[in-house]
Amino acid sequence: MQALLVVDIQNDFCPGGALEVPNGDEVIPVANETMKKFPLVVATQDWHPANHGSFAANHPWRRPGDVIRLDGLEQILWPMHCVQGSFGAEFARELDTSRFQEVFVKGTDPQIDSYSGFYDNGHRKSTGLGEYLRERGVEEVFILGLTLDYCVRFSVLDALELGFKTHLIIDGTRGVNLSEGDSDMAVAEMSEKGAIIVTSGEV
Ligand code: VGL
Ligand code: ZN
Repeated sequence: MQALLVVDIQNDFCPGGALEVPNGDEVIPVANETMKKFPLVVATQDWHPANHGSFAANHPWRRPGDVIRLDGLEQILWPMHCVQGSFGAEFARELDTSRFQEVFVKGTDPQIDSYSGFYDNGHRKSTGLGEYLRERGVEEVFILGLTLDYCVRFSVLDALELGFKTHLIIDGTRGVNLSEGDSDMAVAEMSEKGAIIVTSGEV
């Protein structure tokens, strides 16, 4: 059984959003077409409370891009984004969310961030996604969405660690690239760890 995982295609990661990814909206038509090819489609949604510890605004004198320690873990500070119930947290309007069989929210605990759709950044708690896929007999996952160098990357790495045969759909993702080359490095790392890099046309 194969499943498609659609990661964080939300307004705040699209152009004009609080944590906009260059050309992030270009993944939407790729996601919509690719979803039609899968019997099981699940999505993740970045879903932070307004007091989340990953927001620079919640730390006096800090700016986005600064790195702090948050409950024992290194944390990059971001602009406030994907606040629960806000427009920025909604899925992009053009995204065909009617294909989602289940949505897994993440980043809900103010004290820890969650890039991966499977676990928080400390691997302390599961979102339930891994268990959900296992229960349905999924052995192979295909992953696309935003952002390539954070949430897609960590979701791919966790999927591999959980033993899923894992594919990254490369044209269905875009990176933030806080530092130049982050996306290329992320793809190299995923590939090294066993991810299969494919294009949506090959799926
Ligand atoms: C993401 C940074 C902060 C992502 C989420 O979806 O890649 N990146 N929160
Ligand atoms: Zn976030």
